[in-house]
Order: sequence, then structure tokens, then C-alpha cells
Amino acid sequence: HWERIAIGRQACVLRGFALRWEDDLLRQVQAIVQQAPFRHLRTPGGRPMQVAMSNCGAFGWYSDQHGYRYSATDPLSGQPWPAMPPAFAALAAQAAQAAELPPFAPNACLINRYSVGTRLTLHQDEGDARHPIVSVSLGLPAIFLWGGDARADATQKLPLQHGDVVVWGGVDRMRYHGVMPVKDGVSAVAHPLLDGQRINLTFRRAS
Ligand code: MD3
Ligand code: FE
Repeated sequence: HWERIAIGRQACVLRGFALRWEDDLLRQVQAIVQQAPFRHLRTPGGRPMQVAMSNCGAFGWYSDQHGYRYSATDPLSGQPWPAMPPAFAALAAQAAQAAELPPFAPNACLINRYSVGTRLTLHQDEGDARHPIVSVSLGLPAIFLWGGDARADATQKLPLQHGDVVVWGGVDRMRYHGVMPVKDGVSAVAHPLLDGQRINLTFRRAS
């Protein structure tokens, strides 16, 4: 079963919460990235990001030379993003409930792929802070960096494993965060998608 650990006033880790959805999640991610393949987006400054990304749901997060935005279509194909699988929406809604937050119905799921050595530098997430963010870790473990409301604030290191879910709401929604370079290792479950990689699903409400 799973366990809940508070990491802020309105943020918590649900250790192992995603494990009962594992088969569904892996099968669905594989189907999504066949339609909307992982790609390295460019920052508005023009540099390719280390993390490879795809999306599902009504809106997908995108970045290119024009800036960041949510898009209803995949700019690579011109087609809508693959639909959000019911199991994804159910997991996100149940995680928000387990975190004792108001009902959460995500309409955007960003799928991040980290290969060994990949990191995500400390940043703040834009978006509607009335809605929480739910994040699901799969594959290789990683150390999440959890900061404050200013870039210079001290950071805490939070190890995240396959099946862990983190929920951020309200006052903790704008805190700086990042991911340390992913180390090589063996994933807790054998799957081609997770071979030498970490996959993170990030559920949001976009408008
Ligand atoms: C903490 N992704 O996609 S989990 C991102 O593991 C992102 O792939 C990381 O940061 C990952 O933007 C971290 C998601 C996350 C999202 C929003 C947050 C963590 C957050 C907002 C506030 C605090
Ligand atoms: Fe982020």
C-alpha cells in the first residue's frame, strides 16, 4: 500500500501511490508516444532542453523560440494531442483527494523523459495556482530539489522512486523546484520505456 508524507503546508508525497496503476500507465504512455513522440523542445532562448517531452489531454505544454504556452494541438503533427486516458485522470483525481485538496480534474498531462545524466534546472511553474499539480514518477529514481518562493532560497533534496506521486497546491504551488542529474541504475520494474530512464507525468489544469 502507500504512505503520505507532508513536505509543505499544501504539498505532500504519496509514496507508492501510482503502483496499482503501473501496468495501465506504462501501456498508455507507450501508446501516446507512438502518436506524439518524445522530442527535445527549445527554450525561448533557443537552447534544446535535456528532458524530452510529450503530452496528452486537451492541452499540452510547449516551448519554442516564441516562448512557453499551452497548445491544443501538437505543433509537430498539427493534430490534437492524444486524449488523456481515463486511468490518468482517475489517478490524478484520487491523488488530490488523498492530499485533502479540492476535487481536481486535469486537462493537461506533460510527459517528461529523463535519460541518465539528464537534469532539470531550478525553475518556477507558471499557471493557475487555484489548481494543484500532481506528478507521478516512473522508472529510475531521482532526487527532486524543493526550494522556496525565491530562486536563492535553500533547497531540500527529496528522493523520488518508481510509483511515487507528489501533489502541490495553494501556497506551495509557486515554489522553485528542479531535478538533479538522473543516475544510472536498474528500474524497479522491467519495461522498454523505463530502460535506463525516468518518466514523469505532470498533471495540470490549463485554460
Ligand atoms: C513543485 N517536472 O515539468 S515534478 C515540470 O520531475 C517539472 O519532471 C519535474 O518540474 C519532473 O515543470 C518535477 C512536477 C512539478 C510541477 C510543478 C511544481 C513540481 C512542482 C510546482 C511547484 C512545486
Ligand atoms: Fe516544474
